[in-house]
Amino acid sequence: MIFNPNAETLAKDKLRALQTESLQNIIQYVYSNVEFYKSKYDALGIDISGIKSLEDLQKLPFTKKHDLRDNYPFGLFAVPQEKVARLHCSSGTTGKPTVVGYTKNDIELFSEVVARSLAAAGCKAGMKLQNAYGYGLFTGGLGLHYGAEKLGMNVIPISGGGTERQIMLLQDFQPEAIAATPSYLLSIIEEIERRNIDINTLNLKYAILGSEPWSESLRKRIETGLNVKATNIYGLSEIIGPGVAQESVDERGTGSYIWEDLFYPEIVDEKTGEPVAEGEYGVLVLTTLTKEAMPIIRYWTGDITNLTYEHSKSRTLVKMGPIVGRADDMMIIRGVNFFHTQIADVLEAYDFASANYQIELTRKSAMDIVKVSVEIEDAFLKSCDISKISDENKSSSEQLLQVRKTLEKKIKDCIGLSMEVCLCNIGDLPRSEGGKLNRIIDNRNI
Ligand code: DLL
Repeated sequence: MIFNPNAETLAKDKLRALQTESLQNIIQYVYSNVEFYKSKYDALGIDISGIKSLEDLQKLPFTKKHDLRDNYPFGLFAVPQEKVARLHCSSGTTGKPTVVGYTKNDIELFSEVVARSLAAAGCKAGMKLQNAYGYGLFTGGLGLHYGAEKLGMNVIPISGGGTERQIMLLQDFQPEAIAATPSYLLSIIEEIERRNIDINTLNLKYAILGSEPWSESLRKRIETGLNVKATNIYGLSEIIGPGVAQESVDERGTGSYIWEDLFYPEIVDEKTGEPVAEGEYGVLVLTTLTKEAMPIIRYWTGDITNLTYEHSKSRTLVKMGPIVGRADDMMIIRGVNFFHTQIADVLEAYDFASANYQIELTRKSAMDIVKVSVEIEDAFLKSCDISKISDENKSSSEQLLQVRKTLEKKIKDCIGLSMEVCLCNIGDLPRSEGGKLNRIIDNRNI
């Protein structure tokens, strides 16, 4: 379903005209209301009256995470404190968090984009949503909550964690939809399976998953494990929270629509900052076109993805590919650029491999060593007459040796790096306890 057909199916020329007008307004607005932008543009000799078209945006500098930190907590706000209706923080940072603020209109905007996202995910008014994103400073919980209410859903605000309780409510309240990080939903599925609960006794149809990178094989695992259609939701606190982009339930696997009438996207080269050709990968840069409390111009998200303009079916808006990594968590191992999601891509081709993996980096005499731990499906072990992988059968079982060799060769061929593959049982690797899952352990002490 399309929540806001006016915006989501706007003719391309009208969309560009709307974006251009909003852009001119927002640049004027930040220049007049945020000292940070005024002094930055003045220092660079930028005359903002020269920003007339969407292409002119490239004349402006990027805003980066450190700009938010340097202006902690409220330095980038464009409105006085009494106009701020809510504060949130960005997750996963060490030290001081990144603070973002919303006026009442911004909260309305936040609800609108999440309502659009939930509708695209298959949700409808009257359905129940079990909201397993964390409530609090993190934008996931309250963001999904308000958007679901705007769509007319009945929200179950359970927040993240408490897997037993999650399962009890799935059984007792019979929600049609669940929102969670994909790694946490996998934890819930595994617990459901451990307890032999028949998924036909549940009423779930849709899962809205995001806040961390995930793969097609994890999608397959979740869709079959829960009998749902699982779609991607993308967003970040600096821009608004969840609901910057969303996959349509009928176009799964083909990218997520960016609500570009409100958030203008660019893809730039990570090193030069110059725009890349359509379809090429680079850093996603976003400009909020209408936000009031903390508008942000050319925000360097650090997320690596690509944009395609011409393949959209149901909507006229641009589609964003999956996030393949973050510019700042790209690892450079023995000179080769490497994102952990490339491991997910390799594993996807093999039925014996689950979607769960972990990467450990160590350093031996100035040389980086990468160990990839992969959980092997029980069904495969059964077919080899192995009940569990043990230290002993790792080196004695011909099938396990073959699996390890196959993966090591494929990784070398696809990524260009030799890595040691370590096979383990389903359940051996850490699970999400409600939030984002960290798949990389860096023991290099650098
Ligand atoms: O994670 C907002 C969110 C909540 C999105 C719930 C979706 C669902 P932050 O904590 O500020 O905000 O983290 C933002 O998370 O820059 C990406 O690196 C990553 N991220 C978010 N969604 C996705 C996704 C929320 N669908 C950072 N795929 C972003 C991959 C994602 N990475």
